[in-house]
Amino acid sequence: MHDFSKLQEAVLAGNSAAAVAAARQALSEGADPLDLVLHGISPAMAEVGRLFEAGDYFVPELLISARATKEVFVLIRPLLAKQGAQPTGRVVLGTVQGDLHDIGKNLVAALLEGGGFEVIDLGVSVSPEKFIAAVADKKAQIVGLSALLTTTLPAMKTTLDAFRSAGLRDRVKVMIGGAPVTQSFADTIGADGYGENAASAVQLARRLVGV
Ligand code: B12
Repeated sequence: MHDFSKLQEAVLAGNSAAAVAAARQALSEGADPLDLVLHGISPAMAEVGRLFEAGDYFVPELLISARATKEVFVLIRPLLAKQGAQPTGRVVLGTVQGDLHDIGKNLVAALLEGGGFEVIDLGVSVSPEKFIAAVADKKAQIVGLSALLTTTLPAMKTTLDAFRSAGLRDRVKVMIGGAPVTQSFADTIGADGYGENAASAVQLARRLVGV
């Protein structure tokens, strides 16, 4: 396994240029782009979240770390996409209405692309109508909903209900995730699956499309 400590330090420091340089170096030394996400960026962002909760990091630190992560994704997304040989399926992904958290969702998007899925990322605070329009327009097999706030969990149910009302519920599998989400919540609202992290999101998506 490659040593991603330089990349992790750069993400923790919120140093975009150093993070991109460390990622480039790791790739030139033969590191796998997927490992770079799973064992470099992911643990670094988890640590940023922990430091924030512990009161050691504040919002500005958080945001510059997230920005450094985004810059690295610009570099590795095309590489991840190339790794997934045949398109496995199409996923419409977004953070539900009222919720602006996107770090976890972006990790999920990157790994899904690495797993061969085409991802239509609708961004943050996505209304049920926007989810429905994208699924209908792109003929996606899966819709992925992310929520990080207990106050936006109900928006997952609202979105699912809107799919039912639009007569689209049977045509799309719904997977949900985010820190406050649990399997039992997924069962309660009638989602097709819950993924605890980005890696399990890919396994779940594969299962949902029957791979
Ligand atoms: C970063 C962050 C922010 C950033 C967001 C920046 C960004 N661009 O995302 C900023 C500063 C903007 C922010 C704002 C707020 N935040 Co905030 N934030 C966090 C923090 C520290 C980290 C979240 C994170 O990125 N984690 C790292 C990622 C990698 O993990 P993740 O998101 O859980 O994603 C993984 C899995 O959940 C899963 N997953 C995620 N989505 C999906 C989707 C699918 C389909 C699947 C299968 C899997 C999956 O895979 C991901 C990768 O492994 C958390 C605390 C924490 N430690 O979780 C608080 C936290 C979520 N925030 C919180 C709060 C309260 C807020 C604010 C209301 C604060 C305020 N008073 O203004 C606002 C809300 C703004 C809004 N309307 O959304 C609370 C929520 C409490 C609650 N119970 O609801 C938390 C828990 C902090 C706390 N302990 O109080 N926040």
